[in-house]
Amino acid sequence: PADQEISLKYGADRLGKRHDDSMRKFRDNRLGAFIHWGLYAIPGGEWNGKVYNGAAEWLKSWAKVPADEWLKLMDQWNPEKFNAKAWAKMAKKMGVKYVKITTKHHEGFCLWPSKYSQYTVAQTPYKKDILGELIKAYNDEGIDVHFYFSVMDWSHPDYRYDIKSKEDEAAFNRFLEFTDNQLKELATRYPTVKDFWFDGTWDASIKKNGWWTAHVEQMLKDMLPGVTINSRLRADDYGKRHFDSNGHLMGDYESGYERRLPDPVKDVKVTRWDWEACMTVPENQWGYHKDWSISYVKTPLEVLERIVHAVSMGGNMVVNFGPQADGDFRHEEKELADAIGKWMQEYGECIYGCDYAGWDKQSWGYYTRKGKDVYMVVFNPPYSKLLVVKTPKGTKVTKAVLLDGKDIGVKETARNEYNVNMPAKAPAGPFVIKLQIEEDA
Ligand code: JFZ
Repeated sequence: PADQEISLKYGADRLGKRHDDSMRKFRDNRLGAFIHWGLYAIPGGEWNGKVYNGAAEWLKSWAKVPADEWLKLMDQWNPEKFNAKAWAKMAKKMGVKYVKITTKHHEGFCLWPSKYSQYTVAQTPYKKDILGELIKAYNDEGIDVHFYFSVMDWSHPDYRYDIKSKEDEAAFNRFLEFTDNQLKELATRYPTVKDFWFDGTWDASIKKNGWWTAHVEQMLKDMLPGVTINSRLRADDYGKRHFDSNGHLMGDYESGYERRLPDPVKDVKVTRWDWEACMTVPENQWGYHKDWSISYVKTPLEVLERIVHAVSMGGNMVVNFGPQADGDFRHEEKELADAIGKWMQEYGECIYGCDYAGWDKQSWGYYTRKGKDVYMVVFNPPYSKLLVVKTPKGTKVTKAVLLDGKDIGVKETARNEYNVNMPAKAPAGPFVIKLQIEEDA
């Protein structure tokens, strides 16, 4: 109850989901791509002849490379094959409705010509504004662009992991002002950006400055009406992150599901708020790593199942790509994008604009729902060729059809229980059945 809550200056600004058009668009998009592109693509996980198995975008840290040495990679930044229009076509073909781009990762290198830093694309042989080219190309294809932004910046002398002295405090205050300037610059230069996804906000220095995280959210919302912000930015008065000290979500959507997903039976509480998960294709590589044999690489069907799993619980899924230093994508990523795109072309109706259905999960797969349509996304067809459906009280299934309209037959077996037939000719991969339902008023 509200009277037992502690009062917070920098806690949640709102209770419950946002229902405005921008948030609805964010939610309806459902499928996105992540792009991790920076200087780390050049060494691709290898430093001085040694290949590091950790995440390639963290190589500077694994190999203990000093910032000035790392930033010399800028002299080699010249992605000759980079073609923003081709990237946008690839995303379109994959069926993603939005792309999240690393404007600046932990290393500090900016994909836009920031006037507040010397470590940007403008100071490389390539010179051109990569971010500007991308946002234009994606928008021209009708794809929303979201900005990933790491607050932690290994290139900046004023960054602090913690505040332990007056000097730290002064330096970190300068750093926060620098960060504000960069964010205002991004919002001003690229006003069609739809979302900021903050990262690198876990250090004590930031947790001690919860006021600043609340201020940044407000500043961006004032500058860009409708903009959405992830929960990872925020820390409250007590340094509590994502959810404030009263348990209320801060920011517009929860962003903690990273390379993992909520349990479809035990964790249905996530359906109470908006959330977005993101995933890597290898075990844990976001930036380009030259050797994908060092860890397990998910198959397109495994990626697809995670997309459906997220949507079935009212979440979005963002699939990561780590482009090469030359501006092209590795063949595995091209093949993955193609495979997902083919499936979305045929079955995307059960993804876009869909939400949690509220029905008990069955072992054959996942439900999603759009208005009065309930979709069964079948990943594990049973030998019985009968798909068990259990409906909530007051809900009847009247018909089961394939997306081409073909009636496949459904039989009531008990109160609120049905058997839906497998299609006579079983599809070779995951497929979708649409249920027509009647609900008591
Ligand atoms: C961060 C980055 O360090 C990483 O390089 C990548 O950009 C990823 C998308 O974000 O890594 C994290 C951040 C948060 C969690 C896990 C990895 N988390 O909350 O579990």
